[in-house]
Amino acid sequence: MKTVRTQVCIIGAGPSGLLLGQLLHDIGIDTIVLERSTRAHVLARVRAGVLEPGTVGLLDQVGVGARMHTEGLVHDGFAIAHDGVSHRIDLKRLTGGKSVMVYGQTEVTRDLVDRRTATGGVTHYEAENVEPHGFDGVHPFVTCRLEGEDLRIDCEFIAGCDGFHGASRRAVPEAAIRTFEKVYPFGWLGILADVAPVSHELIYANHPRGFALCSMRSPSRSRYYVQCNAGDSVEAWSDERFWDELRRRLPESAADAVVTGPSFEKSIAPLRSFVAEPMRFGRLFLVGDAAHIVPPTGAKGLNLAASDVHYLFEGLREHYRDRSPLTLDAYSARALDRAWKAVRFSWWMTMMLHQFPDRAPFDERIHDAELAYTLGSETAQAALAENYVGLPY
Ligand code: RFL
Ligand code: PHB
Repeated sequence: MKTVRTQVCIIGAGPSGLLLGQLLHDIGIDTIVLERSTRAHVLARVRAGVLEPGTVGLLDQVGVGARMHTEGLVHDGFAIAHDGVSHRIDLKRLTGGKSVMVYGQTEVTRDLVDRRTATGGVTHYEAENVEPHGFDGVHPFVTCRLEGEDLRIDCEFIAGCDGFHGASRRAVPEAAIRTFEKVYPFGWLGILADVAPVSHELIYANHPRGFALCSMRSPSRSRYYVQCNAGDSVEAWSDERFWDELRRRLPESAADAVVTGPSFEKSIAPLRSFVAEPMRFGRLFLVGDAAHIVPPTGAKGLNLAASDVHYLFEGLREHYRDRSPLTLDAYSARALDRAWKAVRFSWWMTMMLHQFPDRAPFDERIHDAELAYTLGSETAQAALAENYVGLPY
């Protein structure tokens, strides 16, 4: 078996693996990234759209901010639509000057892939059977199959950045890990279409027919979602049915302004909350979706991946530069503290804005009161805004 060496072996070339790889590369720490899919597949995935200022700062730090600052859209607020009325949440005013950046995860990934290539970082795509080993001891290693050959990577640390379905979390003995999960009884059907967005800010709509979200990727590309049944198939949703359903769930003035057109991407995402504890097992660290999943309602998944990366990077930097284990030892606790707060916020947004089948009459009234309180109280909106732009690292 061919054997190579690196300092940190990173499993997964999603945003967390690529961002961690670049931060480490920039301070002279050697990494190898192993990715199961093809580069084309990684670059084609359509997912998140909203970046917190903290995520923007990290992307700036690794030198990939230029295109984001040119093409990304700075949003100072968004709307919650309820009972035919749109209520603006003024992020900037409520948070003392903070905004979010609307810039697609697809673009973030492309910028990070290009940067890694330009700076000579090693990424192996189509790596099969990736498996971390020996992370309980001081000589961890990762094995995989690459271009028909077995490869062993000896390293000092393993970063499991391989998403919810990855190999890293599965490699941990069951007795060492505790998981928490909540599955919501619906999904989000999302489309992309090259039509002008209905509004220059996002609209989160609560409606008796179900939740809807109007988002965007650019002034000429819209990203729309509607709550759908958990078992729905994409084939059951023609473009016409999608546009009709979206318009029905928006206030009249917005519905009238929706520009329709052919969709070029359509997919259904299930909604779940999931947390694995702890996020460190000896020399293996879980990062991003490998450790936790949130429903997309709060726009937190990618941003949580970025804050995990920040904590792990600080720990590894201190380990290598100062020979101090303290920050690395604090990784799991720091990352979980922030993750649980985002899990709570995403759960709360999801509960407040969606229709639940078979909700008890009492719970219906609580749902109505939650919305009425949030939309009527400056204090409640300040808490919403604080969480939406992202809690401090
Ligand atoms: P990823 O992006 O899943 O990347 C993991 C990578 O690991 C690879 N992999 C493996 N590689 C080697 N060996 C294996 N055995 C492997 N198994 C998997 C995968 O191919 C992949 O390349 O995880 P990462 O990097 O932690 O990033 C997490 C984010 O992608 C995710 O949290 C967000 O997309 C969530 N999300 C949103 N987050 C936000 O912050 N703001 C949003 O507005 C937002 N909107 C969304 C979202 C997610 C959505 N979906 C589809 C789940 C909207 C949607 C619809
Ligand atoms: C998106 O643009 O894809 C998006 C925006 C906000 C969310 C979720 C997804 O809360």
